[in-house]
Amino acid sequence: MTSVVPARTSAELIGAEEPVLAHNYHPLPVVVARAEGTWVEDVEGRRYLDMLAGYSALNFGHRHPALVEAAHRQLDRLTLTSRAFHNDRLAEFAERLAALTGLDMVLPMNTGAEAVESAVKVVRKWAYDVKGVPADRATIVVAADNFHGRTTTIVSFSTDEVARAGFGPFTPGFRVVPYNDLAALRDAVDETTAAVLIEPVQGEAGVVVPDDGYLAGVRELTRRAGCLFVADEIQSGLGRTGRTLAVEHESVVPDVVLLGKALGGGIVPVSAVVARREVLQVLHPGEHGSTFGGNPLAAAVGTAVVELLETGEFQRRAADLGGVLREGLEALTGNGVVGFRTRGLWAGVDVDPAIGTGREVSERLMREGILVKDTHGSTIRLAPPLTITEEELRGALRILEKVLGRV
Ligand code: IF1
Repeated sequence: MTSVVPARTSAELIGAEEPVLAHNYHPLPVVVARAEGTWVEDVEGRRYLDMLAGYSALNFGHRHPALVEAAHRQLDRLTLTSRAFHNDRLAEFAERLAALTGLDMVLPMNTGAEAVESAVKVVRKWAYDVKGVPADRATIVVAADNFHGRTTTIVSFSTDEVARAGFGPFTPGFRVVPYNDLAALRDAVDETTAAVLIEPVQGEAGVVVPDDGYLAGVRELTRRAGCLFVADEIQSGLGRTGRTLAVEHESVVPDVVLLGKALGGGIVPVSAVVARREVLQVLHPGEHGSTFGGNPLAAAVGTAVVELLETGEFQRRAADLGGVLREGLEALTGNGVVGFRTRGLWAGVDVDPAIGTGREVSERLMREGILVKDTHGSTIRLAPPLTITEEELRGALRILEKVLGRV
């Protein structure tokens, strides 16, 4: 990468944001100007290893050549039609995505929250049209400490007061049970239940991996109860955990899988509801839609993403390097790390609170050339691009050791 001559310095750019940008984020004080692969460069030309990867939207790294090429080719041909007309890229995208996930039908949307909202609508309609739940009585069971997005309906069933407070009135029809608790789930499901909606690994909660058997238990329980199992794989899916989908760790096939983030290759927002035919066929023309969902640029990039995953290379890398990550964190346990959870190339690391908050540790790592993001309290999450080399990962672990060693 050639380095950038800053028109304005980081400090000037951060200051300029303050009066005009809604203050709904508190970013680390780094102003990124360009990136390639696992590395980003700020306006002063300093380089950082990206250990967040856009919350897994950059699973293939920044500007993966195959994805950039697919986008460029499509930009030169056709970018948007709306769904009022067909476009020549959407069928292939849907076919290949369905095949990749082992499901039948695809509803293309744009953002993760839209995929979740769409699934809420689809499972409710399934409950009325197929299951026979009385009108407006359908319930959806969700887990405490979930993160599914920011819309009014989605924050209605959040248990995070910061995400909810001040945004009511809320959408009814949701029941919250503790995560990783099959008995509580069994008690909450009844004849009104349209679906159980969970993250196979809870991201925002701190990369919480459920006990072995939980996902298979959810599958079995929902099958017996005659309701749907919706897996929000927006963050956990598409290679991150060492499998195409995180539910594959328990050989589970949900009725509905939600994808987003990495599906757009870090280039465009692309999300999808992927489901069994019996479920998605409840939608008829006019009942749901999106101006941008399924646009040809999104479909072209999404198809290129599916093509990368069809090789299995990224899932393998995540599994193999996930072992290096886990061993590295084991070695740090007791030396600044008080606990951690990993699944593939994804970790939630609880730092000794005596060392600092997650935010403080993130700032120290930034000064050492590593970008991460904290979650609650003293937890940081690590989710590097799946293209990271073993050497880069070991380098990042050494820097983590150095930063955590400074009590
Ligand atoms: C923000 C977290 C990550 C998600 C799952 C749906 C969505 C997300 C499992 C919605 C989005 C984001 C959004 C981002 C922070 C972030 C996040 F910390 F909040 F939990 F990634 F770890 N389902 N996750 O994780 O997708 O509408 O954003 O495309 O600041 O809100 P979206």
